[in-house]
Amino acid sequence: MPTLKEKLAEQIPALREEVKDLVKQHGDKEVDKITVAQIFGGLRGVKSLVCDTSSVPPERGLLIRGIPVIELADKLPEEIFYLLLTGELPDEESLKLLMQDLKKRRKVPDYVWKVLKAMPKDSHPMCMLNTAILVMEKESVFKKQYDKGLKKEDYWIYTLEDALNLVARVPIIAAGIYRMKYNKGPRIPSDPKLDMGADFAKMLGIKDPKGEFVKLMRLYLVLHSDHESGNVSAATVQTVASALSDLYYALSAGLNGLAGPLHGLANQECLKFVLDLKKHFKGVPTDEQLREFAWDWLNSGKVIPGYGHAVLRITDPRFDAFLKFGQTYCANDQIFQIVEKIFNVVPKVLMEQGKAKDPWPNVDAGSGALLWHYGMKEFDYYTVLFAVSRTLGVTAQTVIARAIGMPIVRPKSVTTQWIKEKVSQQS
Ligand code: CMX
Repeated sequence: MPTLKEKLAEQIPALREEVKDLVKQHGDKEVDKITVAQIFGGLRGVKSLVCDTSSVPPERGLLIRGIPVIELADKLPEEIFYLLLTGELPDEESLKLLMQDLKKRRKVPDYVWKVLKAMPKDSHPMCMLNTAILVMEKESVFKKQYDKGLKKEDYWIYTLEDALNLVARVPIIAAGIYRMKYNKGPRIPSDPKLDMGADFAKMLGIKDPKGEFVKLMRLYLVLHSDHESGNVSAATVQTVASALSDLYYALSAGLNGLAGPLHGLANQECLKFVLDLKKHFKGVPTDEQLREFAWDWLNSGKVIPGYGHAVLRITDPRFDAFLKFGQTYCANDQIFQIVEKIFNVVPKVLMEQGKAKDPWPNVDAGSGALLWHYGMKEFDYYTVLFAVSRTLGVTAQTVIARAIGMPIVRPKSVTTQWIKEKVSQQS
C-alpha cells in the first residue's frame, strides 16, 4: 500500500504533463475578461486562479475534489487532507499510514511556548497562533533543502514535509494557546492513540462526557478545511508561497488574512450578535422583534455577521451541516434557537434591504453557538479553530501548486488614469 507521498509521486508526473500540454496547446485562448467594476471591486468573480483541491459553484457550495462537503461531514480530518491532496478518499490502510505519519510529527519545539508566553496577555489568539507558526520557520524542511540546492521537480516533496509537520503541529499549538490565554491550567499533551479531531478536543480540555464535543471538533475541522483559492487566506498563502517562501511564512501570512472580520473573524462576531440579541430580549426574540433589531443594526451601518458571501448564492451547505448537528445535539439551547430564528428572519430582511447579493447564512453563522453550548465561551478564540482546519486546505493547495510548477504570482497593476484613458478610447 503506497504512502501519501508515494501516491502523490505516482500522480504528479501526469498532472504536470496535463498542465504543460494545456498551456502549450491552448495558452492563448481567452477564458475570462475583466471589467472596470471588477478591478475596483476586489476582483470579484474574475477567473484567474487555479485550484484543484476544491471548488465553490455559487449555487452548490463547497465541493472537495468534486464531492459535496455535506457528503463528507462524517469523515475524519485526516481523510479530508488525503482527499484534498490526491483527489481520492484513502482506503483503510492508506488512512492508517497517514495517521501514523502525522502522529510521529506531533512535536512542538519548546521555544514556541516561550515566545507565546512572552507575548502581551491581551494579544489576540490569532496573533498568537500566527506568531507561533512564523517563529517555527527555521524548522522548514523545504528551506533547508532549497538552500542545499533543489531541482524544481522536487519542490513538492519537501513542501509536503512542511505541510505534514504543520498539519500535525498546528492543533497542538492552537490547543496550547487556548489553555494559556484563558488560564485553563497546564497544557494537555497530545494523545498518540487519538485521531486529529479527538486529540484536539482532548488537548483543549473541554468537558465532554457524551463525546459530542469530539464529534463537533471533527466536523469543524472537516467543514472549514478548504474553500477554493480565491478567498483572502488561501490567495495570500498561494501568493507568498509563489515567491518560494516556505509554508511557515506562507501559512502565517494567509492566516493573518483569516483574522479579518470580513473573513474568518466573522464567527466571533456572529456569536456576539447572537448574545447581544439574547441579552436585549432576555431570551429568544419573536420574529417581529428580531426583524426590527436586524433593521436597526443595518441602519446603523453594520453588516449582519455570518450572512452573505462573495461567491455563494445559497445557504452555505457548511451552515446546513452545523444546523443539523445543533438540531441533533442542542435543540433546547436558547443560543442555538436564536441561530435558527435568525436563519428564518434575516435573509428576508437582507432581501428587502436589497444590498447583499447573497442574503443567506455562511459557514460562520452557526458554529459559535455550538461551541458556546459545549462551554467554549471565549469567542475571540473561534477563528483559531477555523485556522486549524484551513491549514489542511491551504497547505494541500501549496503542495499541488509546487508540484505543477506554478511560477511567482505577478499580476499587472495600472493607474486610475490608465483606466480612464482606456475606457475613453472605447467610448
Ligand atoms: N449584512 C449587511 N450588508 C451586507 C451583508 C450583510 N451580511 N453582506 C453584504 N452586505 C452589503 C455589503 O456590505 C455591500 O454594501 P455596500 O455596497 O454598501 O458596500 C453590499 O451588500 C454588496 O456586497 P456583496 O457583493 O453582496 O458582498 P461582498 O462580496 O462584497 O462581501 C462578505 C462578502 C462576506 C464580506 C459580506 O457578505 C459580509 O460582510 N458579510 C458579513 C461578514 C461575514 O459573515 N463574513 C464571513 C464570510 C465567510 C468567510 O470568511 O469565508
